[in-house]
Amino acid sequence: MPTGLVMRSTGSRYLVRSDDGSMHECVARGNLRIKGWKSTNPVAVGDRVDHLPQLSDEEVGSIIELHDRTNYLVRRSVNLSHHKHVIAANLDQALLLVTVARPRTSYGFIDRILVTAETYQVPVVVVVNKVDDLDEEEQEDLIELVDTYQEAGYKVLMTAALQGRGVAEVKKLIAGKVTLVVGHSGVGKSTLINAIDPELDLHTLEISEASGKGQHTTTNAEMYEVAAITGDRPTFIIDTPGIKGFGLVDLEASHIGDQFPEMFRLKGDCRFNDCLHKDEPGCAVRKAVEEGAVAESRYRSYIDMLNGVEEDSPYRLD
Ligand SMILES: Nc1nc2c(ncn2[C@@H]2O[C@H](COP(=O)(O)OP(=O)(O)OP(=O)(O)O)[C@@H](O)[C@H]2O)c(=O)[nH]1
Ligand SMILES: [Mg+2]
Ligand SMILES: [Zn+2]
Repeated sequence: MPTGLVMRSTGSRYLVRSDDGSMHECVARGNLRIKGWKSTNPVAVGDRVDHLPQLSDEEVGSIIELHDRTNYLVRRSVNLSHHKHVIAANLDQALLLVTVARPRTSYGFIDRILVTAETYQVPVVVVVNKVDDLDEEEQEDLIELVDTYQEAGYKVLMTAALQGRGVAEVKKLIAGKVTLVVGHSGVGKSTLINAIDPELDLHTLEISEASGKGQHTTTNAEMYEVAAITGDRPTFIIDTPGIKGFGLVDLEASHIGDQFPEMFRLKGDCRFNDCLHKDEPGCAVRKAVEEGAVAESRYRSYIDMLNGVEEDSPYRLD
């Protein structure tokens, strides 16, 4: 049975690149469900699969078996709130593309993705795009954003994908790896990928149509081999549709704090070893927040997650 790599997922159809290089439109075999796993999509981009070939244009192939995943990124799906949606599997890293303005990415959204990625062992680099187009106040916001995530322990890059600025550094970062690109609609994910490899010529929002709000120009997750980067190992990049809200899955209260690297480092200094950093006496994390060593926005995100506050809840203060 041929094995292959899932390059595109459109809900019910998958594009599989067989290991001999041939491409196959496939459906997933009906009983291909992982036990105890309520997922809207049994197969995700980046999955390795056994598949039956597509023998003609009139027929489709089928995915018979899913190989074990090294890791994956998952969120709660918007409509079926108990179902998980696997964004992609078998990743070396994710680029979390954010923007200070047009559109603005909230700290809460960033933190929910970072916490999920920590939980599922996907390393994340934060990329702040559209840094060419900021007024003075937005420049201040940019500095605060970059500081917040560098201090939390993340690598942060700044790009202006449309102008090609910062793209060389991104290319260095992704060479020979499988990289997922995620973020809100309209932050410039497809534009960045085009800047990395213009041959890919992905569909992006026409400037004349750009109103600041995301318009969901990209509609399916798709993996591309980046021919513009050569090396010992091939380079793959995964473009995804913009995410509006990122629902957390499977997080136990006692584990949430461990997914904030800067809080996890301080945990040993808390008086109680099961400290939730809420109102326990002798809490090193709260002390660090008061002293400005841990960002207040990060702590607030943590408390929101602990309390199960939804990102778009009307009760949020910001
Ligand atoms: N000023 C400026 N505009 C940019 C930059 N990068 C992208 N854009 C513009 O932002 C708009 C949205 O870019 P896309 O690449 O389509 O955004 P996307 O993240 O792929 O959006 P979805 O596919 O909807 O998720 C387009 O009009 C781009 O030209 C940038 O660095 N600076
Ligand atoms: Mg896009
Ligand atoms: Zn504590």
